[in-house]
Amino acid sequence: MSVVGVDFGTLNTVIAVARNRGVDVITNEVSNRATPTLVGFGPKCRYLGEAAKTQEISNLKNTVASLKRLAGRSINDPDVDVERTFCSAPLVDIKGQVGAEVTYMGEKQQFTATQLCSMFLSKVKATASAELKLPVSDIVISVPPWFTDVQRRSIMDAAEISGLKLLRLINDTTATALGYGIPKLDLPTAEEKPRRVAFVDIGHSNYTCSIVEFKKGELAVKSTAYDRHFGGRDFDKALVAHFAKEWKEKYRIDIFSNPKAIVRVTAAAEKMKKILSANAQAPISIESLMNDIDVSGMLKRAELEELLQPLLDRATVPLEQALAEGKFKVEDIDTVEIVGGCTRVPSLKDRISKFFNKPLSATLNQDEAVARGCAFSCAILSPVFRVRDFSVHDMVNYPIEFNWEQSPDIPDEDTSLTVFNKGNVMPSTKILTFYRKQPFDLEAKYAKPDMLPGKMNPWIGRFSVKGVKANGEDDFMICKLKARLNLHGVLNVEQGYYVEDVEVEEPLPEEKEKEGEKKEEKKDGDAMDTSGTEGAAEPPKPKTKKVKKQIKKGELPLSSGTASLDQATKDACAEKEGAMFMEDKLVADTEDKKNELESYIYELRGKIDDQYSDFASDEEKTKLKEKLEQSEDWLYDEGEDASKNVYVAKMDEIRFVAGPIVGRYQDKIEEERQAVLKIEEE
Ligand code: ATP
Ligand code: K
Ligand code: MG
Repeated sequence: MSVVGVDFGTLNTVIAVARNRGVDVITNEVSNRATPTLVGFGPKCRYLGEAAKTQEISNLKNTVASLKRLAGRSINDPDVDVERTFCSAPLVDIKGQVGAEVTYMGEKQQFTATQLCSMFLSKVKATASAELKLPVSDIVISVPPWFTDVQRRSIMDAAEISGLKLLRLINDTTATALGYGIPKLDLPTAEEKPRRVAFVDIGHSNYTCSIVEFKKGELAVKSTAYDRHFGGRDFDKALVAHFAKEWKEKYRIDIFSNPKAIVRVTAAAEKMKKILSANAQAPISIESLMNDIDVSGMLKRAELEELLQPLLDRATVPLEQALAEGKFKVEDIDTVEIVGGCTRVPSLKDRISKFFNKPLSATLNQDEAVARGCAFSCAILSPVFRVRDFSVHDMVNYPIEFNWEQSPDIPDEDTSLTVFNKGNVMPSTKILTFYRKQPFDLEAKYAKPDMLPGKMNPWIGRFSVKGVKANGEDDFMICKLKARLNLHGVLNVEQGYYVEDVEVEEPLPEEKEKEGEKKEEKKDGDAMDTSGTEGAAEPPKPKTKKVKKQIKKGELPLSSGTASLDQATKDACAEKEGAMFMEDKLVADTEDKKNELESYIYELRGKIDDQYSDFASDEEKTKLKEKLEQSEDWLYDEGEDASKNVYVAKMDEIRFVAGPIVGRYQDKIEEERQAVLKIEEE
């Protein structure tokens, strides 16, 4: 079984795997350690990852970018308007979720962001599986910490649709922190002061700072702040705007009127930006950008910084927020670790370093830290892998409240309660208690919609509690509901049951055990269940005491509605994804067979008058040459677009003619080899 971690980036996706020797980042089909996060559609198949990038310029309308930034959003979200400027395919509403409309297999088709993510994850799965030579299932995927319930569920659904078993959806910076902590052998012990590290991740679209405390075998995220519209792509955009203006005057062209030109200039600007990270100035030039005009320009690093001023002015805001939120001062931070491609920009590094008043540490691989952390997380959670245990305490980013209808029997009952607060430990379980005589519903939602990342519906889920009835002679049933903010950061009501108050004789617990219990409780959030063993003190004489206890009497069936797709929809999507995947594979296999046939023809043509010359009669040679010519003519004419089986059959036809000749040649070679072996033996 495989252990895979995926940094699902806006621009690039990095895949890491855990093996016996440790965690490695793997390469894709063209030997790159990062795969473009793109999905494209063609007349016969999809283009996923590298293939989508290769086709991008000629297939703009059918290439979808910003996959994870679209997941779980609705079309009228202002964040989708931002993504529209970075994604060349048209975005549409599909039953409440944003998606893309593309031409695929010659037809206009629509796919939701969840489906688009699942297409890309299928490719990730195939890449990992090809490298590991194993089927891939268990996986950990990273998301920005600011992802809400609906965004997380979209990625979870996407993983399931691609046949992956998602062991954890982990926050980017938490993954980085885990990858940092696990190999460190010098972390403080439980009694010592924790090591406090600020992780700063600036990627293509997003800027996050998390402050994390480390002790031997554990990490705790203390605060997380972000600017979700700050990243390399905003830098590129500033450069594009600059040259658009310059070239408008210089060449009288408006690149913004030409989508292809925008994409080409953006690619050139990104390249220029990277050069400027290491050099004082850089050139830009594009041949025949539009109207047959070649364009060129030059920029100094200082000029770039001027262009970036509005962004750079915001560069320390997430750092300030992260400190403030955790009630830390700059001096409280022991180390600052930077990751993400955009932290290579010198002016950004300077500002971060000045802010923390210390040199930046780069013990982590900037591009691979998140993926490596995800693979570590997967290894910890996977049953087949043994890793030193390392507990991860993440935190709740948005407060969550439950609402319910007032019970007709309890007139002054509250109808709302904030159950998870910002800063609480995550994952976490809380027990809610209700006194009821009838079945009832409750609803969970984000308590502060203003805090959410965009115009998002604060609704999380509706939960119906069944099987509730008056207890005995018209008494309330004491209903307990287990609400859990789980490993993925999504909320579920996992279990319902009812209890009865009883008085029991209990042996006095020993002091030590009591402490142990308390700790356990704290680890998993503060349970609200206040019942339990806290009875009044009894005289010390007897070894037992009378305590009021709540005894579980039975289960309460639950039904829930959340933002996750229902099982039937997921199954249908999975079936469709499987069919599209097989179709892609068939197209790729067919292309392989065609290439094989072509190179076989060239190979034989080259060898027939050379190596094979002594092993064929003139008649055989003529016959083979005729066959080769015939086949080649066919290949460039009606055989241009044949099916896989037809190419295989053609290959067999040629083999039938060439076979005896090649056979004789090989026999001769073998004879010679044996002769050499014999000499060596003697
Ligand atoms: P996100 O985390 O926002 O979802 P991502 O994980 O895909 O995106 P990264 O791979 O961390 O992003 O970073 C990509 C960004 O870093 C791109 O904008 C890229 O241009 C930029 N980048 C990479 N190398 C350099 C460099 N040498 N100088 C400046 N910028 C760079
Ligand atoms: K990345
Ligand atoms: Mg990233």
